[in-house]
Amino acid sequence: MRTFAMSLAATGAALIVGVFIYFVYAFILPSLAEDPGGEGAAFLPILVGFIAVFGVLGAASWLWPGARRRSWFWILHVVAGILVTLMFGSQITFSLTHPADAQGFIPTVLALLGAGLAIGGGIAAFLDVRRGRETWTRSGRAGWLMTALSGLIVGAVLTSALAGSASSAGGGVTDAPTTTGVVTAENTKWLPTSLQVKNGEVLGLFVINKDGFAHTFDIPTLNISVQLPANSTTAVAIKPTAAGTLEFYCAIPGHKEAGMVGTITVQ
Ligand SMILES: [Cu+2]
Repeated sequence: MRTFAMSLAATGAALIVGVFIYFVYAFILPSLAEDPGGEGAAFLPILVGFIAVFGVLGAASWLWPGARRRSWFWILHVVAGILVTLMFGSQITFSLTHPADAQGFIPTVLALLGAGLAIGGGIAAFLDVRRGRETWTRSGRAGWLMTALSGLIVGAVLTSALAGSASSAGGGVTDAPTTTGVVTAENTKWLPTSLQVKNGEVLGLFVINKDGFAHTFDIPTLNISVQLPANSTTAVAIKPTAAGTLEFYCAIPGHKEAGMVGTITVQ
């Protein structure tokens, strides 16, 4: 018979397949269309690999009667769940600390839930087969825990959707710009990567995101951290406090390394 834990592990696999297919269509394919050799090319095989692994595991959990008698099969869920969490650790940390970026936050929460179900459900299902009885039951503690967890996830997703409509930290500058500039994010690179401004001036910078996915514009020394939605223009007021160099970059993991870092020289 199929135990509650087996259903949870299968649901976890299905969630990961769903979220990763969304990632491929929403982020990877658009970035490949713009830059075939870019970051998307590296991520595509990893995502497709996980879609295949969890697709097979999920389908076998539901359709293969032999799975219910084989304890090793459920350990595969645990291993795949741990691998997927490790692989996307930095992205997960970024998304969870940026709930206002609903485009990344909601799928990440769902994928994390899927990995948790694959690991937890996999362990419980392994014990089910070994012991010949249910470790977790729908009406028992595990059932209540799943209900509470579902409530928590729904709450987090709603919070993220609401936070998405709020603005991000713009450094608190209220002075009118005395000079203007433009910087463009395209193919996960800034153009140009160097800007100049005179000390005492207020730079009104138009930050254009030409990519089909979100970026951020960050200058930590001035407390500026602005979300840049896909295909958008955002105005940022920059008021340097001293002559020198200011570093600006995108805070999404991997983007700074891909070239999303530049300097503003303050004379
Ligand atoms: Cu970026």
